[in-house]
Amino acid sequence: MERTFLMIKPDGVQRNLVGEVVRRFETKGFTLVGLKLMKVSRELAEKHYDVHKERPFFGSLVDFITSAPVVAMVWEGDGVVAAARKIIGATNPLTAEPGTIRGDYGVSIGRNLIHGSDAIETAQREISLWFSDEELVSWEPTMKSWLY
Ligand code: FUP
Repeated sequence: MERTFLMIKPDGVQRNLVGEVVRRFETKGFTLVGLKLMKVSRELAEKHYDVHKERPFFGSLVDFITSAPVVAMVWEGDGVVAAARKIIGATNPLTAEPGTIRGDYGVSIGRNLIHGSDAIETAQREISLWFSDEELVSWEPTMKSWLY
């Protein structure tokens, strides 16, 4: 089953949006398979954002992600990678559609509340970077037939 990695960034945690974010993915019908609140090391943040290491915002992005706790999660479901990107909305909250998490709650690209993997291969890389196998729980919702 397809999985994606989500991270509620320090701004999302401090604005008390953890419950709201989890609610949106739960009520959609996806399955939570891993979740932890953590302070991120510089090493992990730099590895996570490795594709952006030459960009001018890389240093401030790593500073921000390591500044305060984040909530790391893994969600499972058919098409969850692309669906999560839609639920999250465009990178810049000012252009993100209303109804998306960034569109509803954000105003700044540097404080866009949440990260979501952009492709299935990226999700696999990010999940193994952030979680050990023992931290992920495979389970079958008994009411799954009500959703699909
Ligand atoms: P996304 O996949 O939507 O999270 O966006 P990107 O991978 O393009 O960017 C990763 C993070 O870098 C964004 F969440 C915020 C930050 N960023 C900036 O701060 N400034 C920019 O111009 C672009 C991205």
